[in-house]
Amino acid sequence: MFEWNWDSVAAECQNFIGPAGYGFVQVNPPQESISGDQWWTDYQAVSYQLTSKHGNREQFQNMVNACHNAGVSVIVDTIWNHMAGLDSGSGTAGSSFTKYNYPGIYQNQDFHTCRHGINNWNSASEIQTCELAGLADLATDTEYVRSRVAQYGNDLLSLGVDGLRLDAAKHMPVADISNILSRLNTNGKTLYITQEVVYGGGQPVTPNEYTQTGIFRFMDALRDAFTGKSNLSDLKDLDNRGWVPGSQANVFVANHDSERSSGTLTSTSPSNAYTLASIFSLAHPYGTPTVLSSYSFSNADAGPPNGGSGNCNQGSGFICQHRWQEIAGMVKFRNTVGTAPMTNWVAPDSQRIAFGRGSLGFVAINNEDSAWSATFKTSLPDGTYCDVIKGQLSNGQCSGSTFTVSGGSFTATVPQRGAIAIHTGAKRS
Ligand code: LM2
Ligand code: CA
Repeated sequence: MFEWNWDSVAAECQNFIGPAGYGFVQVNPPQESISGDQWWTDYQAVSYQLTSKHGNREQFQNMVNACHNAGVSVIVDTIWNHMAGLDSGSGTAGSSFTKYNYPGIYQNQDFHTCRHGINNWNSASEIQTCELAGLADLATDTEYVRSRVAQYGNDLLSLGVDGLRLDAAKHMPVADISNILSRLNTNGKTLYITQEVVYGGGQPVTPNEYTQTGIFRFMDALRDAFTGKSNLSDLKDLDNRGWVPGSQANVFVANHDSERSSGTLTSTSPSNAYTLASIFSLAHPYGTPTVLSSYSFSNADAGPPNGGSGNCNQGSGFICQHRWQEIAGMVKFRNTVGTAPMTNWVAPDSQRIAFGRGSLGFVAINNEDSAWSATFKTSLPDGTYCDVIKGQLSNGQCSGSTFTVSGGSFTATVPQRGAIAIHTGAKRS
């Protein structure tokens, strides 16, 4: 929920995110940061006080509780690699700082001695000890920094947080991250950890070194397939590409950085590409998908509309991808199919694919400009199913179209640049 403030995330957990079946909600960095209207001020940490543009500590706690009550766990974006890069300023909780001196927390000796940007991306030590975007690079190899970062992590856990996104994980050695993680008091809870390790071809720091990693190459592969640069039909098996194993991969069609850099899919990509890619990411067994929910902007630096008070009203400026029927419908599909293997794969054309997930679900994606009519083989039980791309099952009725499975097959017309999906959780009769 990119840049939604704590009160609005709390409300959305109860109004939609929980009922829709999402397992987690991921929120922006909650710690004190530099002030300013740009969204990226969040990534310039000033202290670990939970007073940010998104709300205060009490509002944060209230959000965690509200989401938990709605059955949704909370993942928090955390910044362990660096502190603010501005020469000096004051933060969202009123703390004054100068670069390399954040009073009461870190001083000069707590930062790596490389005091310049990363120039040589072929050097692991530059990537991990020099300054990403000019941000003061914490000496995560030292006892004090590790214990202080862990103290922050433990504060979040004490408020009930269930998972962490480790911002700029690539810029911290695996040993430093594992040391800090080992200091967290999880009280027996398995934390959801997703580490940001942007893939750079040929670079010495690779996603495969890290466990539980965000897969940026998935984003590129989907962009290429859905813009016709490569074959959609080549995306059958994603476990054989040398990527992180699916069980440790966090996949996404876009994130808050990619939607601001040219060359990846965005919610306004032509030919329904973003929606189709999202459907694919939720249907395919590889990885654990994240759905980005973001806002429209004309200036890439611009912060959220309405001061971050997120809502899905018409004209709010929030895009609310998480509420799109095609995406929310596929969340329930994924919850229903679980880890069932891919079955009955067919690809009669390089831009048309269909597959089942065991005997629990079936999806067909048509990335062509003409409709695709076919009879699909499936192991779904006989019955009439709602097309969850078009509508849902409520009070025994499908709000969209239906398909009838009989004797191991069903006939459907998949719309041009469209998809259909059925599963046993939305079986009408
Ligand atoms: C991330 N992952 O590793 C975040 O996903 C990404 O959004 C963050 O960059 C980055 N790491 C650092 O946490 C964003 C934004 C940058 C912005 C930084 C810090 O994309 O543009 O950099 O946050 O606010 C800005 C200025 C940049 C300046 C820097 C330091 O754009 O020009 O560099 O602050 O003052 C001198
Ligand atoms: Ca570093």
